[in-house]
Amino acid sequence: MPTPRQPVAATRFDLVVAANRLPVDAVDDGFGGTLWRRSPGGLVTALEPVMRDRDAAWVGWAGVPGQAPEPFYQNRLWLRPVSLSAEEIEQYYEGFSNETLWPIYHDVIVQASFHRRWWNTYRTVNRRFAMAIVEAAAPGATVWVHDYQLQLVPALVRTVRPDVRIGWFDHIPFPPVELFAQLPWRRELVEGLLGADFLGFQRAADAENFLRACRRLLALTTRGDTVSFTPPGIDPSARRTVRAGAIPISVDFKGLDTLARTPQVIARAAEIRSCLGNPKILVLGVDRLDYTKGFRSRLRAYEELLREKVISAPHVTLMLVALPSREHIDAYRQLREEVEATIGRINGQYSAVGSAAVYYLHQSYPRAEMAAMFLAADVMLVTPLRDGMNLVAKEYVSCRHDLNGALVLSEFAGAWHELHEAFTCNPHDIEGLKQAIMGAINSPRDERARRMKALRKRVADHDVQRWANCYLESLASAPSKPRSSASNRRQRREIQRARSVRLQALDHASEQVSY
Ligand code: GDG
Repeated sequence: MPTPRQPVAATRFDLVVAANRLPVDAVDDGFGGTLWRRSPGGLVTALEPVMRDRDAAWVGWAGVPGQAPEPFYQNRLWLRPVSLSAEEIEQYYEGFSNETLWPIYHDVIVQASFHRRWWNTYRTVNRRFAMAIVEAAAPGATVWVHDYQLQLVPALVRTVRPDVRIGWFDHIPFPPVELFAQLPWRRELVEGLLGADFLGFQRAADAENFLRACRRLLALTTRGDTVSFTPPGIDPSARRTVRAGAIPISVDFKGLDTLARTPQVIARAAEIRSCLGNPKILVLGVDRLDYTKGFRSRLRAYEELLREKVISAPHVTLMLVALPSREHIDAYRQLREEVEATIGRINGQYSAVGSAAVYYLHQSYPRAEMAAMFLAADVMLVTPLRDGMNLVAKEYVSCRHDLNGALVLSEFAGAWHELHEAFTCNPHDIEGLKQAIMGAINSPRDERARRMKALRKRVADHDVQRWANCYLESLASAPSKPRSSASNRRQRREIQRARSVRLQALDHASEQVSY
């Protein structure tokens, strides 16, 4: 019977999720040891319900450099840490993922850097993730790989384990081929993804961009939402078909709605407004401090509205929550300096004693505090220049059970394709952005309620559980080379038998580990 200390090779699962990060953060236990606390990210909320009822493992980096800790259980989930050295973090994560891929995949808002040693490290780390998955996956398992950091993993896993079903989900945009083609390693990246059976994207346009890249860069044939492909050096009869489709991610609507209805959150929302001097209109922004999120345009539009005396503090107040992000990267350091200098200038000119024009918060908050901020804000600004989805827009809507709140949403956020009743803006068009902000500020209460009701219905109907279920259904039914049904049946029986034994072991082990 497996225990938490057994080597991972002895333990196999029928659902394996792989993401750059494990869904836990290491915290000091006060006695020189480590405790694992669930991280607040949306992905774990999305996957928990589908993983809880299955025999599931999660492969990812534990967030600290050096030798990875031993695999361990948490809440019936087998967590398999992958080691990353300090140099690998610099080259695979900060370098290739965030200074090469991230800018290319976000319209080259800042210039991308290309370094062969970053690419080599990206390959090495992707191989390490692939091996960890291969070891954890039971015969015929489902493997779900996440995001741009792990694009080579599908093909690497497929080579060793043709028996498993592999999906990949892209949380960020997939760029137009004209931008993607800049990557010296574009072919390898596409071939890496083509190891999957199903590739999920936030928008239909992202899936189309991927299929176009297959046609233009690899001369492959696409039909509808599928592409046919023979892996290099493999018998042509092993031709596979890969499907690419849009499955837009969402949020835990019920959880947020319930949280925002608690007396504590309602009271805290009132308290926030009171601390800010009870402004007539509270405008809010909540983002990672990232150049894709449109801080510069937002502040420019806001400063112009103040200068032109269309708005004035303290009647209208802006609260800007900027979650610290990727602070080792130059472009992020520069952005922070610029944002802070701009806010300083705005406050110097337009604040009064006891009331700031802009309240700037560069820190992370607990979920309940975020819900209170959402509930306190009359207008929510979500103005990215490019964003795969933007969960903040959906979180705001989920918290506004009072139907009183207006969402200003960039047409360059994936969420815009679903949230049609928001006040639309093009963040590159400062005049247009000012009009959208004023449209939201001046909107009559009944119009706000009508829009918010429709937005809430959309998010409630397409919540994160539905996203995860839809993804897994699409993966299960994706076309690929059919396996013999007899071998499938044999594998399923084997998995079922092993599963009941392991579930008992899991319960036992979870009780032993305290977090
Ligand atoms: C990538 C894609 C896609 C923010 N401040 C605090 C805090 N947050 C939380 C928000 C939200 C999350 O962080 C940010 O999610 P986003 O979707 O806005 O953005 P990315 O981090 O860029 O995520 C994006 C997403 O993946 C999912 O597929 O939507 O397009 O870029 O949940 O609430 N959370 C806490 N304190 C904060 O101060 N606890």
